[in-house]
Amino acid sequence: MMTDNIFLKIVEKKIPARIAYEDERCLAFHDVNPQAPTHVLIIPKKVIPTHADLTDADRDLLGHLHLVAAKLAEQLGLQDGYRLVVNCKEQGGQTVPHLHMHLLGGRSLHWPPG
Ligand code: DGP
Repeated sequence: MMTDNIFLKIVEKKIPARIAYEDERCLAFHDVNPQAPTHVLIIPKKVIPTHADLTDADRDLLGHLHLVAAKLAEQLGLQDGYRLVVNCKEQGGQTVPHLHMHLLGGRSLHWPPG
């Protein structure tokens, strides 16, 4: 399992990020290349390379990530709506091999995503 990636370095505070939320299990920080007025990444501190690597042991963690996303969306003023995205592997558009949930909002988002 890959245990060295840029998001892990953000978790370990070895490289800086604009942190929006942190607790013992997860970290949320603003995306360096925002695709919407609000674009936050919510990640587990535990290394899970892709969505496809999730196991039964991650059930509670996944629920936690979603609840953090909902709380952050409210705090960041996304009362009119938002989108959560998890890109998985190459064809899914994943570029960083550490599971992350994109929280996007602050404008009308198009569908289909392309
Ligand atoms: P994905 O394509 O789903 O793997 O999304 C990776 C996102 O991570 C992409 O939107 C850009 C963002 N990103 C990559 N490197 C950094 C970084 O060093 N800092 C921050 N804040 N965001 C990063």
